[in-house]
Amino acid sequence: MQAVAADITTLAVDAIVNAANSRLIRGGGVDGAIHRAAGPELQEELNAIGGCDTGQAVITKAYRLPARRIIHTVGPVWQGGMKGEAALLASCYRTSLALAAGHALRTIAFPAISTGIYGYPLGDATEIAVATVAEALRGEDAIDRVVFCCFGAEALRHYQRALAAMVKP
Ligand code: AR6
Repeated sequence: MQAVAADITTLAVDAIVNAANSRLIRGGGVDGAIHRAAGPELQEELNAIGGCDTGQAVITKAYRLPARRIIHTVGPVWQGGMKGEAALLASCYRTSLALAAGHALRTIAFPAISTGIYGYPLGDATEIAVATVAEALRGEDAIDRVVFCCFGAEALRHYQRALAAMVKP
């Protein structure tokens, strides 16, 4: 696992993850950036899929992106923390990794799912992301590398702190 500061649309990994909505309709944030960079064929493929439940994920081609595939996952909208948001967010990471492994995609980059428009507090979301991915990678040979793609210095600081805490005894 590593944290990098980057625009996820520039990463030449096997799969990038999109923070989508349950209707799989192009929105703002990282979703808008991915659609802009991938091209209009992406929305056509998503229309054929039709939708995705919160905490689940679907996979598409990546069209004009340098990545090979896009995994679209739907994070929870933050509602104060008592509506199962943490479990749903963890499910996004687990489901996306399982989908990547099932498609022989060995390197995967995640944005900080739910922490933009959906309002999930960045510190809590980062800890869930790192802990869930670490747990899922334990005993998993199908994934070589997970990149936490940070949009801005604040996100990078949070991820670096969470990753450093992982390696301490
Ligand atoms: N590369 C990497 N990370 C990015 C990029 C980028 N190009 N752009 C933004 N981020 P958000 P959400 C970060 O709002 O909260 C859409 O309308 C951003 O700083 O993209 O899950 C969808 O259609 C933040 O840390 O996703 C849904 O309706 C993180 O990506 C809704 O927003 C996630 O922010 C999903 O909201």
